[in-house]
Amino acid sequence: MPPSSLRVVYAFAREMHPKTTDVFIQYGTAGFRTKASLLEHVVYRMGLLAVIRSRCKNGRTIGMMITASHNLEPDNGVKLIDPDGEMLEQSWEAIATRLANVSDNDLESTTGEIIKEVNADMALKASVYIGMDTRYTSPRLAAAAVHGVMALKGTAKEFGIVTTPMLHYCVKCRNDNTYGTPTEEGYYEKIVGAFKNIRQKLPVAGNYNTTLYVDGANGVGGKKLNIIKKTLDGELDLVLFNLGGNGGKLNLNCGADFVKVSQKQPVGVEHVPYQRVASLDGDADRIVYYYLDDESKMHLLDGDRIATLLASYVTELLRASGAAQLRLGLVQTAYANGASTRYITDQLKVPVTCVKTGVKHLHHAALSYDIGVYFEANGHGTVVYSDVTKSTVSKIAQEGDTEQRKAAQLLLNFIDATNETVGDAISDLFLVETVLCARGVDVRQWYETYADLPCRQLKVTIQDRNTITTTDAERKCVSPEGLQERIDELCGAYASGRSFARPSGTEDVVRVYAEAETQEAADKLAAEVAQAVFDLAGGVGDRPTLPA
Ligand code: G16
Repeated sequence: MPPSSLRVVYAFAREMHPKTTDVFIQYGTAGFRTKASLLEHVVYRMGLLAVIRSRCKNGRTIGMMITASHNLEPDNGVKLIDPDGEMLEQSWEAIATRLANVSDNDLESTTGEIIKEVNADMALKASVYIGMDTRYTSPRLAAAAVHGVMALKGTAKEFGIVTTPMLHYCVKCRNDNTYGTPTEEGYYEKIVGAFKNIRQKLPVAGNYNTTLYVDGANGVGGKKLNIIKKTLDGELDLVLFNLGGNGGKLNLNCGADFVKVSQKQPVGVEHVPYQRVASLDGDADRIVYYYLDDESKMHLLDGDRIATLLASYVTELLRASGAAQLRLGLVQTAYANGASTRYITDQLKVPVTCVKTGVKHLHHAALSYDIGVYFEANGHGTVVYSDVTKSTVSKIAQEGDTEQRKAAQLLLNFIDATNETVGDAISDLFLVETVLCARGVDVRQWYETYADLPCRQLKVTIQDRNTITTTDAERKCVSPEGLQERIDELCGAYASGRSFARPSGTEDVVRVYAEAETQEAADKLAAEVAQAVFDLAGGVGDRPTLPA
């Protein structure tokens, strides 16, 4: 592509997607995320970048997802998906940030500079898959993405409204047809088909109950489960609520983030004691479970619980198939409940790695194991299996003795039901239901595997969240001066007290986490650390308080 054809980059920007704000925007934990009204020029420019990235990857397909996932309705966002369905390579985040922030006048020259720097062959074909969530601002932003792709003569394929993990899956399949068919139907065939295969091998037993309530967060996940539900033939009876419509707002008082952070049940359903309920987030890349007891107390089964459940089941299947030499490991973040880490190490005897928040960090670390189970406590996670694992298990499924073959065939179905590209609420739901059914347990028995330490999360607004910098997988603050000493001092006053503060990469807040031996102590510790952040890091507005 001759440099003169970059003129159209500027023309599209000026005529259709001008930069109308000077607010600096940064590629964060999961792409760019802010008020939807500030994003159109950013999304257009990411369309340009996706084409450049595709050409750098020899014309392989890149994904662009328009979503702000767990954030409330007025926000939106965009993130790029790399050819294997994983998050954008981290070294490109700075390039994305640079392109998003230049003036319209400098856009053409900056685009040219980036093309040179990354050595993109602009004569190659380029392909970009675009998906969006259900926000009313998403179609407009998706159109801006398409214009970005067109401006650099790439080919855009629009998927309309899909879950974020579906788009990751389709990108992977487009670049590697052994993984599946790159369509929404292809996704159902593989993931749901594998679950149904498992159900044929594992009839419902014991205390397992096929009825599952699902809170759709008024987003895309509930809508897709409504399609899947009709094909389940009674293997799972989904009772869906918060499906959008009837005035229900996306992620507002419902969904995985609300349930996990507030430790409250979502709106939208009459609850039956001990009924198993799953809550998805707005774009269905996270899931948590919970139930209420007969005193209406909520018991949460978050990402840590899901990780331990899946890891212990896969370990069981590996042993039964005679493939225990394959190394299974678990990856968590600082938010993982201390009790879960102890359970994994002491009871499951599985190695654990702790990394920074963000699926991109967890995914990367999980790849170092033969089987890597990674989950953030907020319910974002999946399992990844190495090629060696897949070939070893496939061989046993053919050549092992009867019991080994049975276990290996189940494990192969379990692998197929997993969306290995990224955390996926729908795939995770089927994996969890598989294990509960295989063990014949109800939600209370699952909960009783170990006892969580009571915990609390709070948000603090400060002038500039980048004032807070961290180290040691975000478990320690480096700046501002004196903050970590204060946190250490506060934690020291509580039995099993642990707390940390870190800047969010998706909201303009600092997140504070605390755990201790009683809920009262965890609440107090969180409030005290939040106060210290407010005082030492330039708090603005109201002082932090505990949720009512
Ligand atoms: C995104 C990321 C997650 C992260 C979450 C919160 O989730 O994909 O890895 O845990 O944001 O990040 P932070 O604490 O930096 O705001 P989602 O579901 O919103 O895409």
